[in-house]
Amino acid sequence: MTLSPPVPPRDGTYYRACNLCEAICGLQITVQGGHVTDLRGDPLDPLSHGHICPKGSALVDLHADPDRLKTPLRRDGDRWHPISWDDALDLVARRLQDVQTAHGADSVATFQGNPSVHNSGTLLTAGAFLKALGTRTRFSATSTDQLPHHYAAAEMFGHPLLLPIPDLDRTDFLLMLGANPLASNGSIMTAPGMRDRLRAIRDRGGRVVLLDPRRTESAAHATDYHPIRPGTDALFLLALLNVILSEGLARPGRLADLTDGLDDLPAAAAPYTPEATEAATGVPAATTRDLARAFAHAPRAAAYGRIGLSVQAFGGLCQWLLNTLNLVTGNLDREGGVMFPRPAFDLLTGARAGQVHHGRFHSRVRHLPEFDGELPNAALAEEILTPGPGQIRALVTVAGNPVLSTPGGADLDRALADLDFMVSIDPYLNETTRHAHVILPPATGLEVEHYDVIFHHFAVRTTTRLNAPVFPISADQRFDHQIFAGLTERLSGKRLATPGDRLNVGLRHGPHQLTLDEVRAHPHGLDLGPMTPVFPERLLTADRRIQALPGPMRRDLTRLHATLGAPVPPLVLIGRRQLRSNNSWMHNAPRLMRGPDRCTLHLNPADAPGLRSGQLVRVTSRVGSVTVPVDVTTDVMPGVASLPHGFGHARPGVQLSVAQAHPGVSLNDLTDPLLLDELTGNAALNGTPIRIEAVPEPAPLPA
Ligand SMILES: Nc1nc2c(c(=O)[nH]1)N[C@H]1C(S)=C(S)[C@@H](COP(=O)(O)OP(=O)(O)OC[C@H]3O[C@@H](n4cnc5c(=O)[nH]c(N)nc54)[C@H](O)[C@@H]3O)O[C@H]1N2
Ligand SMILES: Nc1nc2c(c(=O)[nH]1)N[C@H]1C(S)=C(S)[C@@H](COP(=O)(O)OP(=O)(O)OC[C@H]3O[C@@H](n4cnc5c(=O)[nH]c(N)nc54)[C@H](O)[C@@H]3O)O[C@H]1N2
Ligand code: SF4
Ligand SMILES: [Mo]
Repeated sequence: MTLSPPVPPRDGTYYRACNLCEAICGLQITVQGGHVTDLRGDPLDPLSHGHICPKGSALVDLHADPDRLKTPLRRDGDRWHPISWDDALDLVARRLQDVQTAHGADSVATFQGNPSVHNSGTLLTAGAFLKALGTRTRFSATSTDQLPHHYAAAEMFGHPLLLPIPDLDRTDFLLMLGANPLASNGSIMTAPGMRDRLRAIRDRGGRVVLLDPRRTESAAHATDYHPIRPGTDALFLLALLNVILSEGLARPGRLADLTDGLDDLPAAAAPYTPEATEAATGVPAATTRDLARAFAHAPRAAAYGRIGLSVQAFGGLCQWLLNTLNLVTGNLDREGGVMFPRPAFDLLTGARAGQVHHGRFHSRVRHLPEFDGELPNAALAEEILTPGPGQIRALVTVAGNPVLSTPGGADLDRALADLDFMVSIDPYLNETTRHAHVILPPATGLEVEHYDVIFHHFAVRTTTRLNAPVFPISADQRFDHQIFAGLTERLSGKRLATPGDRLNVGLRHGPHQLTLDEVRAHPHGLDLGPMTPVFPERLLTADRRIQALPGPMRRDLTRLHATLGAPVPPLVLIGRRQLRSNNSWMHNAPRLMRGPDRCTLHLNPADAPGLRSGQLVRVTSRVGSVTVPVDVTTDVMPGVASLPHGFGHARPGVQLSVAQAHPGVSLNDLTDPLLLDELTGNAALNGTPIRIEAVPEPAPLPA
């Protein structure tokens, strides 16, 4: 099969937001002679004001990447053959139906990865395809990421998407735990240009307080940094609450009349004095007391915690406690505290109160609870490998690389080889998709028209924009939404509305009543203003009241209490996001991979006797071992080691020539699928007990 030649873009200037991370920076892209000759931040974007990071420029590498797939591939043994789109879609629909006929609807599992939410075509059509498949065995990146945020939001406010966002540009006190926005560019806090926004807090006399086991890039921009032992944040947050409640500093204000459970909080927090928790957290009691008082007295304060607080054993308690801290100090749903955006395309339009459920069904092997129709992905490998009725026999992956991104990835790697059928909707032949029988590669990046359906819900200021494609696609390419439409039609006969039609309807019925044409007419985006208070109108609990101490959280406190005074493993492993990396899939962009290899183990000198930087160490956890160079640094606290995730490209059969030259090792070959936040089912990827040993250096060759 020969490919039709690439279609060059028209010369001119294009405006679109970068869709690689949650910061959704506006870009200004100049094309001359069919090539991108300049790419920079769009100074007229009302949210990003010209901010851009090195990944934004790498969109050009992604577009030009010779390893990127453009036509469907079918695997025969370990050889791949191109096939036509019609043949591929027919084959996939038939094989999925065959497996479901033989073994039941739930024997086909699905995994949706992170870029699904960064591509409106995928986001607005994948759901219909999943519905047509009719399987309950659904997994996504959510349960290695932000599930505890959704769980706490659902329990307290009635909807998983009622996520409180720091009102960063108006706050006087940002208490931040387990987030590194200077590397990640912010998450569940869309705020491009974090460096300037944090500086502005300091410039107006405010404080930025950071607690993290590692002195991160963000620590350099904080007024206060305190190391904290991994997985102990819930104890620390309870100690803050304890001080605030016992010293009479609570001021819930306007929301007090709307809230149940406030009176039960003092008893719940009583055991967790700063003195009782300091040995576990490593935060001195006096520091905790000072921070509690300062937070309570700050005119406007926001408590915020991200991956470090959700991807750990007490993620659900942490996210509840952050919300509660904001609530009791009067900082919930008020300017300068944490607020709830009302974006132009609003997924909560028409949401009814009391509609969110969890735990309606459970995974087969370990009986882990479903949340919002998805099972914890820590259960994926065992559900494939454990025989018996209900065993997973086929898998659909969409924009995900779970071999590198989920706990116990090496087990999953083995499991995928056992499937009767696997299809991956993905532009790369990588560590996961190499197991597929068919790969359906969508057009991506600068080729896709895109609207940020999700991230305006997390933005510190409400704006909106439609992102025009730069490169036309060739006749041999398809968009994600076309792939899902083709599969849905084959499975159910149903024809899908286009993403554009869906967007137009959503915008018209949304809080700002726009049309897609109006949005399109503003290529730099439209500014719709700061966040405004939304309660009580937007409360979606069944009784339309806020729950300050939901039952599941109250019960989970018993599990937390047992950790006070419990023995602590001598060395635990946490992750490390890097500015020039994007989970597992941008390591094939040459401009992001320049310089020394970055997949190294950070280790405090106290844990590295006799080791020097650059030396190889073998790192072993309950589930596996990897060998990696060590970086001895006081940036990580004693007892904690740090390794970036998303590497591990040395597996055979992948087609990622740049990444393969800097393969690194996979952090998730060490993380343990048995370590979970038992409340929410989120994987506890941080806090894995490990041991290390030096790898003997090869003896020098005799002269
Ligand atoms: N140990 C540890 N593990 C982690 C984390 C951690 O901090 N530590 N972080 C976790 C988090 S927060 C997340 S979100 C996950 C991410 O993990 P995943 O959700 O698995 O996502 P990625 O690893 O980014 O892989 C993305 C895949 O999508 C494909 N892709 C890119 N663009 C498109 C597109 O437009 N359409 C389609 N169909 N496919 C596309 C890429 O080729 C790649 O295969 O990792 C989690 N894993
Ligand atoms: N450059 C880049 N940007 C990204 C990504 C990327 O891979 N690269 N990924 C994107 C994605 S999918 C996401 S979800 C976001 C994540 O956004 P962030 O959450 O801001 O990302 P991290 O840098 O992982 O920050 C988590 C911090 O938690 C700390 N930590 C680990 N364990 C604990 C703990 O137990 N307690 C406390 N207090 N801290 C702990 C870590 O040291 C780390 O500094 O980033 C997004 N942006
Ligand atoms: S911060 Fe970087 S990766 Fe994120 S949207 Fe902006 S340019 Fe893209
Ligand atoms: Mo994520």
